[in-house]
Formats: sequence, structure tokens, C-alpha cells
Amino acid sequence: MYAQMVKSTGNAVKSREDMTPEERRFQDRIDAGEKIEPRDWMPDGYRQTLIRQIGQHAHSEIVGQLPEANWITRAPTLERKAILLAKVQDEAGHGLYLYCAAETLGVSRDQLLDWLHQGRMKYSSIFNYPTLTWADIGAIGWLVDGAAIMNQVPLQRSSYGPYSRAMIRICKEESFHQRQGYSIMMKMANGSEAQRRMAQDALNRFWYPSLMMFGPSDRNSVHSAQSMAWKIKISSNDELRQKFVDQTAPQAEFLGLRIPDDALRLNESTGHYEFSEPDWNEFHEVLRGNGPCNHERLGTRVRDWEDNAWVREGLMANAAKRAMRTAAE
Ligand code: FAQ
Repeated sequence: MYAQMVKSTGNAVKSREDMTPEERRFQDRIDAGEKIEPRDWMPDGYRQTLIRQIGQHAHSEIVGQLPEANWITRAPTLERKAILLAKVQDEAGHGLYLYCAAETLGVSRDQLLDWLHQGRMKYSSIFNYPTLTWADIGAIGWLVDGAAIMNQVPLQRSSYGPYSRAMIRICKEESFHQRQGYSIMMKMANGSEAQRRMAQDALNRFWYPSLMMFGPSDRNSVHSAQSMAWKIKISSNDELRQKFVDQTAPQAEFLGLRIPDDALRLNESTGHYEFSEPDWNEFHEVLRGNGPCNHERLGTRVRDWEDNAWVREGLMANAAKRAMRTAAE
């Protein structure tokens, strides 16, 4: 599972001399900060990189619903349940905007979902970890949505118009998600001793997987150089990871919780936190399909897709009937 169906370039960035005249004109538009729109000419590698990244992003949104859905029926109060339900529903909406953006590149949503269900396309590694306690829902909002926002804010300036516009709306909603997570963590961290322990345990388990969300280190990132030259990505994986640590460390301190990293410390001269890298072997194992919940997540997706086929068929039959009626009028 988890082979990469949608291959993008993976090659070194072409020099100007090696570009065709069309590629050069395209690069000039990118360099001038112009947005690329669906009907514009684009290199095949640009198109494939976008399909890969937007597709993976869309899949992450919908698979990302699953760990949280686990707690909808067990939320501690009706208010928390209503909030979580709305958040999980938002994630479906984010998936929808992103599948629509991917469709403008000439790939269908059904095709992307097929690749996901066959394990031929990735989704974010973070969603292959279990949600064991209610505090995990707090940690997901605080850390996972926090990392997602850190990554997505620069993507609002991505060179591909439909992707950057989808990001603007998604970022607005994600910031509510991050706050609801932090609010759960505040409640737990300031609650009973058992609640505080639960909050600390959630932070212990979600810290390094959250750092992995930004992808491999820059020296091992296959796509960053080309994606940044095309302004599909605006910041590198390590730049964003550093920003995330700088933002999150004081938040943990405010909660009275300890980030599980003995090397974490503020470097007064740089103004940045020094921190330990995640275990990259674990990251690659999760990408290979051997994370704690890979089988469960994909199994749930495929089962639900098959069980709900009748809903899609009913909607299609209804749409066909309406179209026939309209044509007959
Ligand atoms: N998980 O060369 P790079 C969310 C793969 S949204 C899995 O550095 P790139 C909302 C990568 O695909 C979270 N695979 O790749 C939410 C590539 O594989 P390939 C998702 C990963 O693309 C919150 C290979 O490793 N966000 O959470 C991961 O330049 C709460 C080499 O890596 C996005 O998708 C990973 N963590 O940079 C929902 C944002 N990292 O194709 C519910 C958009 C790397 O060669 C609840 N995406 N890989 O086989 C991006 O910004 C980029 O695609 C990166 C990776 C930064 C993820």
C-alpha cells in the first residue's frame, strides 16, 4: 500500500537554458507573481505535481475525519459534541474544495478516490495514529490543525489559482479548529490531576507525529526544489517546522505541559527554539503502510465507500430523471 500513483517530476530543477520557449514564458509568469489558471498552458510536471499535492491534501482532509469521528459519540458535553461535529463536517468541506481544485487539472474525483482506496496515493501520515482519550481531540486541534495552518497559510499564495483560493477559505476555518483544540487542552490542563495527565499524555504521543506533517527534512525532500521554483510551495519543510515549534513551545508552557524533548530550548541569539528531529524511520514506516492505524483507516474508507454506493446511485438516478424531464419540457 501507499505507493505513489501520481508521479510528478522528482527531477532536478531545469535551468533556463534547458527550458523550451514555452517553459521559459511559463516560468516568467510564475516569477512575476502571476496566478496560473486551469486553461493556461502549463508544463506537464507542474500539472502532475499539483494533482499529487492537492490530491494528497484532499485525501488528508477526509481521512482526517476518522480519528476525530471516534469521539463524537463520547464527547464529554453536548456543547463539545456539537463543536466536534461541526469541525468534522468542515473537514469534509475542505476535502470537497480540494477535490474540485484538483478536477480543474483534468483528473476526476472518482479517479482520485480510486487511487486512495487502492492505497496508490498518500494522505498525511498523522492520521495513522490512534485517538485514545478525549485529550487527543484537544491535541489534534491544537497541534495537527496548528501544523496544518502553518503549512497552509503560505499556500494561499501558491501559483495555481484554484488551489490558492481554496486555501484562503480553508485557513479561515482551520483557525477555529485550532482554537477549539487549545480550549480543550486548557480545560484539561487546568482540571483534575487525572485530566492534566491525560493532556500531557496526548501531547507526548502527538508531538513528533505533528512535526512529521511538514514532510522530510529539506535535504531529503524530493519535490521541494522544483515545487518552490514553480511557487506551488512557498516555504520549505524545515522552515515551516521551525515556525511551528517557535509558535507552539510557548503555548505548551502556558498550559503548564512539557514538550517531550529534552533538547528543546530557546536560543536567545537566534530567537528560535532548538529541537530534536522526529524519528524518520518511524515516518517512513508509516508512509509504507505500517503505522498503527493505516489498515484501519483505509479499511474504514473503503467499507464506507462501498456501503454508501446506494446513496450515490440514488442521487445519480434522480439527477438523470430531472435532466430527462427538463429536456422534455
Ligand atoms: N504524510 O518531497 P517531499 C490537515 C511524502 S491537512 C504523508 O517533501 P512535498 C487538515 C510526499 O508526498 C494535512 N506523506 O514532498 C486536518 C512525497 O511522496 P511522493 C495535509 C508525506 O509534496 C486537520 C515524499 O513524502 N496537508 O491536516 C508527508 O514537496 C485535522 C517526499 O516529500 C497537506 O497535504 C506526510 N506528512 O512536501 C484534517 C498540505 N510528508 O509523492 C483533519 C499540502 C511528505 O514522492 C483534522 N501539502 N510526504 O511519493 C504539502 O505542503 C506538501 O505536499 C508536504 C510534502 C509538505 C506535505
